[in-house]
Amino acid sequence: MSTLKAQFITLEGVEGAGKSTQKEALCRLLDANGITYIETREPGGTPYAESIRELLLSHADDAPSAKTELLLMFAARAQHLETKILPALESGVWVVCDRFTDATYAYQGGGRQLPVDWIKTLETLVQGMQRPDLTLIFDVPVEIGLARAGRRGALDRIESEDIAFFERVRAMYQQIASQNTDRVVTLDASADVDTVTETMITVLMERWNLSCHPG
Ligand code: T5A
Repeated sequence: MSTLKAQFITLEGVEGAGKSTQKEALCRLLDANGITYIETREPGGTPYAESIRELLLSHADDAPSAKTELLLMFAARAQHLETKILPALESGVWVVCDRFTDATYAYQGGGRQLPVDWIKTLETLVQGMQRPDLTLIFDVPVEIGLARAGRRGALDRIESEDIAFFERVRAMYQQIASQNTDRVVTLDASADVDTVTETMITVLMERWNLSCHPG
């Protein structure tokens, strides 16, 4: 059993980078080490925030403006953070979250080209000083990620953006990684699933001094 304080872990990357796939392996590692955790995602994670997710990702004739999209991301995040993430961390439960505020920097800041200062202001308003303890960025060339995502089924509203949008998203993730080296670890997600998993597990075992490999 780990004696670390409850960790807030986020997984990030362009579409189809393999976050959900690798999240399962990460959770197996936590299970193998007797660590109590919850799995969650953004936008969403609570019933109210999942309703906002539906608004954000569905195709609609009157799609939200970029500014509306940004505000809805943070509205969902405020609800998620206050009612689920913080209570878990405060009770000693780790949180594994598929996307968080780095996605807003990448998609609304990079992809939509909204001012980064707006995002910083909203981040402070909604989160105060709260930040993830560890962020894993799964980095993959955009064409590979989109091909994987496309094989999975119909694309949602944001997944339907053009290549240039996702190139800006990826570039912003790379910038975030270079500016937050204590918090962010970038993994090459273009390799096969097992190779990415093995690299990730090695990084995590070293970081948290874990002894039990999930096998
Ligand atoms: N968003 C989100 C914002 O714009 N701003 C924000 O602030 C936030 C929080 C929803 C959307 O919202 C946007 C970003 C997104 O567009 P989401 O629910 O995380 O975000 O949706 P996606 O990113 O679309 O999630 P995906 O499921 O597409 O990507 P994953 O989880 O990275 O990929 P995964 O694991 O499901 O894998 C996709 C396919 O690839 C295969 C898998 O088997 C699967 O079929 N695969 C691999 N194939 C070969 N090699 C590998 N290494 C593979 N890894 C996975």
